[in-house]
Amino acid sequence: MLDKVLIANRGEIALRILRACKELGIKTVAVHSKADRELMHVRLADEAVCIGPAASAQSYLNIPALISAAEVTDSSAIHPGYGFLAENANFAEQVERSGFVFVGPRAETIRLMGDKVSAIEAMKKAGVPTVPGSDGPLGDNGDDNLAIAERIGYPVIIKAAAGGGGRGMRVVHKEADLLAAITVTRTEASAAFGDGTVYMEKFLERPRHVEIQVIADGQGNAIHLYDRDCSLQRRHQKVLEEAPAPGIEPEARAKVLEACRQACIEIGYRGAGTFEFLYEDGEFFFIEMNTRVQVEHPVTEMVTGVDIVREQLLIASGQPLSIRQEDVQVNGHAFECRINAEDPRTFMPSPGRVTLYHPPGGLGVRMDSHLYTGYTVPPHYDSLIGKLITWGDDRELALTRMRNGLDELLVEGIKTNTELHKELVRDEHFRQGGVNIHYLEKKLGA
Ligand code: MV4
Repeated sequence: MLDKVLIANRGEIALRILRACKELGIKTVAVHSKADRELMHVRLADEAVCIGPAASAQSYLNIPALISAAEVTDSSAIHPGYGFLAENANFAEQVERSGFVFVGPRAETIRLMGDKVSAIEAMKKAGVPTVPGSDGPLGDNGDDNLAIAERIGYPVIIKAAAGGGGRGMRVVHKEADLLAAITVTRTEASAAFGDGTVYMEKFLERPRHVEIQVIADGQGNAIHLYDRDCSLQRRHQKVLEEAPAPGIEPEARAKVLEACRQACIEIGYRGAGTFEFLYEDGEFFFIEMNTRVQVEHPVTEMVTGVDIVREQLLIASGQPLSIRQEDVQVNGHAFECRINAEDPRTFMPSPGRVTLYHPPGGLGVRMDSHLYTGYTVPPHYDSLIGKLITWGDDRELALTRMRNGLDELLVEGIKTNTELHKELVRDEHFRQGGVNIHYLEKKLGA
């Protein structure tokens, strides 16, 4: 077992990782910026190291500072959480070269998945269903590119290989616009990512975002933990997620779940991971793979009973997977509402002092949050201040518990998006289940 883990993150996920370490008897090191001395996990960790000023670039993204902190505390491993350096292959590489365990996949796997063209190629080869597309990067020959779009059929989407998560994409509805769109996407990608590689896919017009959680030990064993629906999003920021995804074709689901598991074995995947799919008309289409623990992992934990962060730590300590696929079942249903410190109308961040924090409770109610009364939300970071997760025997009960939990939740002194969630969990279409990725933005625009 790992002796001591350095938590290279902040906020609710740092606390989540700390709790998993404590359950396993692993010592913890919190690293924090100057603006984050008051974070709850800093108080609870065995040791704390200030790694730099408030700006993320000089603290949570400062690789030498993080590795130095691991050295001076004699840590055995670094858990990156999500965001920040979690999917930075160079960081993973430097962590391991410095003699620490990186809690995540091998650097080369992170690199493979970071390049969306190579990720799609690897997954297609492993039997995971992908979107009809260019099957590789686009070249500079206009006639060739027009022919690829003709074969796929309009509308098509041009995406940056180094993009992902909604960055560096452009939809093309007709032939006349194709070549200019390729040029612009390429130029933007070069500027933003230092890599002008672009590829083409059929543009799906009303898909759902359904993703599949996997865990693998890098020793030939892999399991899937079923699926989540994350279609409710605004500007590529997820707002409310659930597990399992409601109303999915049972045959298509069974096939894609097994394909993901097999793909993990084929590529020698290690750690927790997520296969992102678009789901439309009963079919799954792979778009990207995330090589980190995700914000929404708790909904999967609630329905499978598997502690994903615990499994990450066990795998990082070199242990083979102890859970067999046959032992993982979906039990009931779970929702997660992301609680943000933001203006409910403008969505602008709303940092400041929390004068009262009262989390909801009760059976099937889980609040993952670092908040406490008197805590000041700093202005320098993401506005996520907590996640309200509810579980029930069925979707109806989980949703009832969410309505009641949101009514109980009190966060005073700052603005939050709680009212938006209260509206969503009472929304007729959402209650039916299975709304697509455009639903929330359309509802907000209306
Ligand atoms: C797409 C798509 C439609 N067709 N690809 C946006 C984020 C990035 N992960 C991929 N994205 C999309 N790729 C094809 N071929 C629509 C989106 C998309 C989207 C996907 C998931 C969740 C929300 C979204 C919002 C707008 C567009």
